[in-house]
Amino acid sequence: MYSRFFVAPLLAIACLPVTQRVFAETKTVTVKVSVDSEAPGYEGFRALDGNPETMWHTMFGGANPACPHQITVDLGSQYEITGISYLPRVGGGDGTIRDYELYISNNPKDSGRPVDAGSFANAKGENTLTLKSKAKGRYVTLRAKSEVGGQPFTSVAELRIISPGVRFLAAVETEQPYAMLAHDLQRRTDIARHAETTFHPASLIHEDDRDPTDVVLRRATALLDDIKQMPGAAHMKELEKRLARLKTLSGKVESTTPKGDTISSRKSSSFVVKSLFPIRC
Ligand SMILES: [Ca+2]
Repeated sequence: MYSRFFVAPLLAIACLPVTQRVFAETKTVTVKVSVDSEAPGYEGFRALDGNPETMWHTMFGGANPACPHQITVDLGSQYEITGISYLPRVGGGDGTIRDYELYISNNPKDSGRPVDAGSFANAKGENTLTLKSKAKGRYVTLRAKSEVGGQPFTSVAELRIISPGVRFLAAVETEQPYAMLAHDLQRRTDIARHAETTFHPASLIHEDDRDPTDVVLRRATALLDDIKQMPGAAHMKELEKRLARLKTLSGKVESTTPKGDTISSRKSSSFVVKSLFPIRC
């Protein structure tokens, strides 16, 4: 198998929502999200990206910081808030919150006293909380005090902050995966210590990889070649067609990108990946 480097963040990027539905009568406000712990590919902003199939998840597989964990949403200015809705990860499981506290404040360093606290009853579906009295504030913090299975994790597929006529969505963070790419490009001697498969041509990160889509396409090509060598793998024509179409579209995106403007190409081509190769995270 190929290098595990970047696979989670790349798949996460590929799984970004293609569109974010906006209702005509609802104003969409872009917010900033901060969390106390996050695993690569499961960053805090994914709890407010409007996509129930992506999630925020605290670190796991080594560093497993214990509860409580918290997610804070900076709404940018004060809003009247009537409640929240917590949607656990698809099917429930690791990180699903049991006991919680909810804070609404105007001080990013002091949340004050909780405006609500209790236990979420639905471990596999939406939990909607309506506050006994409306609260007004800029910062909304959900603190996870415990997990349904007693584990140290916290996960949130979607956190909806309920305010009349407003929908809050997080700014999609594209910089972090690219920072990881840049970091690894600068520490190739460290990479050299890893498995030999790291140096398979399809696994390498090249200097001209302007977009993770380049890496995804190269690895997808190699993977398809491997699968074709396996006994009984005779129906690859449809996948080959998809891959060829994907490469064509990716090339078109890059060719129309102004020099120096890599962010737009990254997002656009990632959306192309999602649209043609729907990968479930
Ligand atoms: Ca999500």
